This record gives sequence, structure tokens and C-alpha cells, in this order.
Amino acid sequence: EPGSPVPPTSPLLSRVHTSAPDTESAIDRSIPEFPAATPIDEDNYFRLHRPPPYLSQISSDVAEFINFHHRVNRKVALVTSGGTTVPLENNTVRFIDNFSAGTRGATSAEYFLEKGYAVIFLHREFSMLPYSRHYSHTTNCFLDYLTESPDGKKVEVDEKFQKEMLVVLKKYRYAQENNLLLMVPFTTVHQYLFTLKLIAQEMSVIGYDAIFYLAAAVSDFFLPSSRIPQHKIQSKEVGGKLVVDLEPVPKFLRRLVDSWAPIAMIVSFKLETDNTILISKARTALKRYNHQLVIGNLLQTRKKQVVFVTAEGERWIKLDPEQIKENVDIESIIVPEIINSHNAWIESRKRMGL
Ligand code: 9Z3
Repeated sequence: EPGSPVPPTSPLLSRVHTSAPDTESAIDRSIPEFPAATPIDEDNYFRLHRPPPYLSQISSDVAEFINFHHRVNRKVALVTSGGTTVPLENNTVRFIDNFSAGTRGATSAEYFLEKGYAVIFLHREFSMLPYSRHYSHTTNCFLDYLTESPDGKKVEVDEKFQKEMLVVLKKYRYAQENNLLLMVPFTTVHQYLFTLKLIAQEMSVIGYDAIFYLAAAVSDFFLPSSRIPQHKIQSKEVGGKLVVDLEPVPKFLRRLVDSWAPIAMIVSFKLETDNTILISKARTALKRYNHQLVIGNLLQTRKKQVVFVTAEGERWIKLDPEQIKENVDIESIIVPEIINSHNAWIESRKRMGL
């Protein structure tokens, strides 16, 4: 992972990485567009599916967190992160997943915190987390950061990682001690949608001081609960061949913009693999949902360049070769730019007397 020094030897870890896309064979998923979710689609979805059983617990944690920061006029960012799953069985052995390591979300959360925001981190459980991401999910095993003390009685952080780890540790402790970061997990797309709606509605008390930064990779397709079998699908039940027939997930971004969080600033990401359609798809999303900013990115180059698409036009943010060499996080440029737009958004709302 960029940013992490590589120890000289790591004999217990594979040198091969299987999660990066093959640039040559990345698939162009030029699927037909389907319309944004209407209030009826929303009603149907939330009526026909049971809310996750733990939702009321999340609700009180979120309410407490938001009130705490609202009292001191601190802005709050909801950062979504990681891929959503679509289970094929209730007792889930098989599921379909969306690609995302959670790097964008976890890294961006750190930069929002650095700029004084409180962050609700709605993330795929076990994906990357702010601060710990520097030492988890990397090509290093965490044990490679450690060493035995000279007398062989204690574990210490290896001298060559001390400086960097101390910086990360201080930021982590600061966020923890000041209650600045609330972790809210999801696994399935269903849990994600219920939780997003809940948090959005609770965030309405802070109005335009809220920002939604939707970096999670949300499945476009799902299997309605009415068609999910209880137990592991047996090959003899399906004639030895599993045909998966999925429904489109209602396009909830429209409901978020229109109804759940009508005065917050909303930033969504558009993920494509074909560069010839990226900007037009991002523009379609902006028009369709009528929010403030779509950030387009390609799976293959997402860590080095993104494109901001707004009503005014489009603008690329690209790391230069020097920045790439120095492992600069592109989020360190994206997030401050968004915060400037958020401040301008707040000023414009105030001028309008909202
Ligand atoms: C993104 O485009 C994110 O930037 C990535 C980040 C998932 C590419 P990583 O986690 O990757 O750093 O490995 N997220 C949005 C993807 C998405 O599902 N967008 C929806 C769409 O494209 C709209 S909300 O339709």
C-alpha cells in the first residue's frame, strides 16, 4: 500500500496480488440506464424489507454523536466506504460483491478530521479504517512493524517505523479522545440502504453543516428478500446450474437529495472502467439526482486521478509524477477542495435565508 515502508524481507507473504484489475481486460459495463427511485419505490423497498435488527442501537449512537457536535457548531461529514454485498442465501454462504478496498473512504475520513470535521464512517465491516489502514490490508504483515526489545522480554515498534507511526498514533488518539469519529458498519446493500436513510434523517438537524461523501461502491443489482432461499442452495435443487436473476436496486440518491437530506451538501462518486463514458455518466448522474458534485473515477487509475463534475463544468485532479513517487494521497487534494465548496455552499444557503 502506498505510504507504507516495505520491510526488507517478508517471506511469509505472497508477492502476487490478485485484487488489482487487469487494465487490458477491464469490462465496459454499458448497461441500460434505469430511472431514479420515486417515493413509491422507496416505500416499497422499505416496506417489503425488514430493517436490520441492530438499527435502533445505531440510531441512538448517531443521534448522540450528532447532538454532541451540533452543540459546538462542528460540521459533520458522513463518509461511506467499501463495497456492498448481495447475499444469495439467508444463511449466507454465497454472495455477490462490489469492488472496493475502502481506501478512498478511509483516507478521505482522515482528511475531513484533519480539517476539523466530525466524521460518521459508514463502512463495509472489515474493510479499511481511518488510521489503522496504514498498518492493515497492506503487503506487510503487522508483525513486520514490530521487533523484540534488546533483552528479548518485550515487543517494540521497529526503529524505522517509529516516526511515521507516532504521527498516525497522535491523530488517531486525538480523534478518539475528542469523540470525532463514529464507526457504523454494514455488509449487505440492504443494511447499507437502511442505515444511510436513518443517518441522513438524523443529520437533518444540522442542515447545511452536513456533508455527504458517498465513496462506497453500491451494488446496482440485488435479490429481493422474497426470493432469497433460507439455506445454502443445493446443486441438485437447481439442476446443477445456478442462474442468478437480480433486480435493479432503486436509485436512492434521488431520495437522499430530495427528501432525506434536502439542505445538506451531497458529493457522490461515479465508478467506471471505460474512460470514453466516464464524464457522460457522471454528468447524467449530476442531472438526474440534482446534487452538488459528482466525482468521476476509473477503476484502473482511481488513486492517481479523478474528475470533478459540477453544473459549471468538469475539472481533473491529477497527481504529478513527483507526487506519485512520494505516495501523496489524492484525497489530500480532493477533500480540502470539497471543504472549500462546502463553505461556499453554506454561505449561499445563508444568503438565501435558509
Ligand atoms: C467510488 O467510485 C470510489 O472512488 C471507489 C474507491 C470504490 C472506486 P477504493 O475503495 O475504491 O479506494 O478501492 N465509489 C462510488 C462507486 C459507486 O457505486 N457509485 C454509484 C455509481 O457509480 C453512485 S453512488 O452508480
